[in-house]
Amino acid sequence: MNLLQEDSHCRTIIHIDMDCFYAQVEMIKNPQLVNVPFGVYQKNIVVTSNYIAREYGIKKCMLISDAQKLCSNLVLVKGEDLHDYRQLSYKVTTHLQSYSRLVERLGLDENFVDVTQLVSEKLNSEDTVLGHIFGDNLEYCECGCKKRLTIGSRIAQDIRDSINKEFKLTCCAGVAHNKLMAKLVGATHKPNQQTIIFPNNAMDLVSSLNELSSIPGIGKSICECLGSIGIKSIEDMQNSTPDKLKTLFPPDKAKYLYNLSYGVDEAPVKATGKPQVIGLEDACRPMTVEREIKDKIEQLLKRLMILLNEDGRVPRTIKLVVRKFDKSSKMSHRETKQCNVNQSIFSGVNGKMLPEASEKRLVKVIMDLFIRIVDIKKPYHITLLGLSFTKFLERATGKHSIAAFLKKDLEVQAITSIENMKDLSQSTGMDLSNSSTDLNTDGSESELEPSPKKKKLSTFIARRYLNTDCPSPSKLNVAELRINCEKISDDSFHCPPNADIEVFRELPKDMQRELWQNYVRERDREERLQVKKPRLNTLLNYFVKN
Ligand code: TTP
Ligand code: MG
Repeated sequence: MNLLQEDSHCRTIIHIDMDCFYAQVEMIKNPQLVNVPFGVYQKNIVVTSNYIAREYGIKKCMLISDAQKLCSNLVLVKGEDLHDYRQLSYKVTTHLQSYSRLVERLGLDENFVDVTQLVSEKLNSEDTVLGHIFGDNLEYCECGCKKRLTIGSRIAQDIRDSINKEFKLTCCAGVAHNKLMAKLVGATHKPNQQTIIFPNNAMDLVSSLNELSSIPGIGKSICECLGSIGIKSIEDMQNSTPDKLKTLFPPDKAKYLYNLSYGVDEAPVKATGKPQVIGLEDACRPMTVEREIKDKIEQLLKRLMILLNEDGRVPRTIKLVVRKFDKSSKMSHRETKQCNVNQSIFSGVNGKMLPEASEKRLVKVIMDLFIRIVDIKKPYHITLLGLSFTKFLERATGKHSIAAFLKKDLEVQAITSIENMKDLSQSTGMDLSNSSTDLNTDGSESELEPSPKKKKLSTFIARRYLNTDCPSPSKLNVAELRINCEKISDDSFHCPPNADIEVFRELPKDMQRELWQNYVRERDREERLQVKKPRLNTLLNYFVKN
């Protein structure tokens, strides 16, 4: 097998790793820390330290006692509340998304950015490398990767400058043709520096690592497995064969791991958006009465609202986690239940706070979930409660914008129109449309998506007026669209299929017409195209293009 032939150089990937991330955040919060050696600790561990402290030999994840032996005047800052780190982390990722749609988060302080597209747009720009160059093999490949990566190094510099300007944070960057190389090479010059590697030096970089576990993607358990067949070093792995690894791993994984040892990594940069869940949980001494539970839920909800407010989206679902302690078996057991929440609850959010009435409604929703998990007529011992929001909608900006109005209204309809217990939902703000979860006695959850019809229409409107991101496009084909098509008036336009007729009726006439005309044009175009090449059509695709 010729591995290097499989190693495509067409991509340009930048890996960004923030310098001593938690420490930098603490220094922003308290500038007096800038010139002293200090460490950020959790429990009895120094999880990171600033670079002044590192000069004393302090390493990440050292015991506090050991760190103090190395530096007696080490200042210690507690870093158990991740809130500020998380907040800045997402801001950085969002910032990076202005360079490429393909940004993949890795923990709180690392991101891969695939800038291949941006590089292709800058091929005529200046091409001298910025930053360090790894390796001394000067036999460059002919495919054009030298130029592309060089331009990548200039983009990396630009990214780092802009992060510094915007957030007062420094970081390191690695520039390479794959994720593995970008991550590894970025760590060769720290802090606040950047390094590029051309593919001809990839093997040297891998071989410079001390051990197998230094290859990202090869963790402790994989190392143990490999050790069982005598593979203990990177060299052993290179001298092995994918077939040998197949005795331990599925074929794809075997090949992937084997390739890593040669610096080959075809894994794509996967765009990661905002988190799918915003939640928190608190372990506590056993709670045995409803009042305690309610107090705890109110506390959690207040904290959760702060996180939600920072995120900026509106959730559609709330989930409760309960850990019950069974005194007789001395065992704990976690159970979760979730339900949709009426969007109107969040409409009057003022800063981080829910209006009092909305908070009461939401607490009632959560307590109802609790009662579905715990039989409160019998004694119980609750040792942990958790709350989380999921299934988000982007919040419409501009209070009085048409989009704000439409988007909110559309989504409320999307939720309420699928429920069959409207009265209850109105009184509690709770949508029981996923009441199927009630049936799950094992605490498992069933993920309910809203009707895709309504999502399409709101997405279109959001796109048109807000330029917000769209969820993934539907897979409906032309035939399906046709069948669902419904006439709504005597005008010459109709409600496009896959759009909610009720919502469509509420739209201004010009928007209705535009929606219909777009659909017809796309349908006709698709029909023409289909003669040549069958292809999935999506209403969304069309709207996005227009
Ligand atoms: P790292 O990027 O590994 O470390 P760092 O950013 O502090 O330092 P460097 O300049 O070497 O990149 O981890 C990011 C943050 O994650 C770090 O600031 C603290 C936290 N962290 C933990 O909570 N536990 C850990 O075991 C490690 C390694 C880091
Ligand atoms: Mg870091």
